[in-house]
Amino acid sequence: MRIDAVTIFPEYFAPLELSLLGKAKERGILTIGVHDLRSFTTDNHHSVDDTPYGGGAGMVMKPEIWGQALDPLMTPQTDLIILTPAGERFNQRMAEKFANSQHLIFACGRYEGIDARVGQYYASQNFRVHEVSIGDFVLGGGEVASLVMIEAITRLLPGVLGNPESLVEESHAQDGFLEYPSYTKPHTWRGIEVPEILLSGNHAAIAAWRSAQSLKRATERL
Ligand code: 97T
Repeated sequence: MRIDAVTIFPEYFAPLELSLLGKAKERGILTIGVHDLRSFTTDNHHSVDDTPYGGGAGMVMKPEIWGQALDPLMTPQTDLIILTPAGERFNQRMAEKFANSQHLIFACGRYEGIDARVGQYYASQNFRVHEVSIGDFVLGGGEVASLVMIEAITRLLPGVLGNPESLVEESHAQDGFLEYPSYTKPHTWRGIEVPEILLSGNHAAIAAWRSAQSLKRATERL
């Protein structure tokens, strides 16, 4: 898989060199390119944004700069992901779909977002364009949202995770989440004991207890 990120803050993507993803890059499973949007400006002030048509607070990122940055990256294999609070909510199902892509581009907007014509244009050219949000809260920009998505997606790639067993177990659990409580040694810690059933060696009873616990947690959260 190839991943490109376009941003005015390339330093945000430094963590991609660490641990798991650093190893995936060394193994040739993953190629990552981080691109400074400002390097595509042509004016003396290197401006990437301007005031919104129709008025209102804040600034909007200029479409020409985004076009200059994205044109050389786009291929028929590309899924262009535009981070925006107004996008479709990211979830595990989406992570699984994107994990099957050859090429992801993360367009990280700051301020009040990117001129709406950027997504509209690439969609009109028959590229796959996805407007995505990671949740109902406001971030300073799309960089951290991109990092969240990149971690969720790349850990699904064959050879990235050390232990593919945990992926199998995850996909068994409903919606891909392990929601039951977990325990390790010691048997008693600060007077609190591990549930006796987990020491029984009865694997069917343990599985039943865990799914009851998951269900209990899920209903408590709703
Ligand atoms: O709040 C944002 C600002 C810019 C780009 C993305 C976001 C966001 O994404 N998910 C939640 C918020």
